[in-house]
Amino acid sequence: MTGVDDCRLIELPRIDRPQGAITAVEGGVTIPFEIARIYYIYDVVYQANRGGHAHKELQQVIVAVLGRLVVTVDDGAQRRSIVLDRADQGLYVPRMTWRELEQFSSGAVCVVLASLPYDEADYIRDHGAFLAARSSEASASS
Ligand code: T46
Repeated sequence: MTGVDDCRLIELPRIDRPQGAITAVEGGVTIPFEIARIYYIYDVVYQANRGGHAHKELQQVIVAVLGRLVVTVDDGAQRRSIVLDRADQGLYVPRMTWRELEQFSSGAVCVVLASLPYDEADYIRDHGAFLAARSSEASASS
């Protein structure tokens, strides 16, 4: 089963022109899965946190296209915090990883590329239930 060590920063192509920069990504090429959904988080209230859940199957790449935020990932055994502050870098978050998004800078915009359509049944929103699910998957695979 994947853990926080599988959360990695992906360098996204950045094409600079005299007028400014552009970044394009493709599912299954730059992004390690086919992209089924894109959503963005913005107008985040001062000191508000987002996330605080895991996904049973969903994989995602999180990009701070504007501003800065901190993503903390947790696999039940280890936690890691990663600063996102570049539009040409994305954080890959595999399935069954708890994530918290915090310390958003004012005006930050975060784009998320997701491997599946929205499905509330895919969320684990209770940390204790997340730990139990991880442990039951680990026992089933050993
Ligand atoms: C994640 C982090 C990074 C939808 O109706 N469709 C969607 O595609 C999404 C993402 C959300 N929603 C609804 C569900 C809730 O009623 O929007 C509301 C807020 O969602 P949530 O509380 O899950 O928002 P965040 O920012 O805590 O989490 C989101 C994603 O849900 C989650 O997958 O990893 O961003």
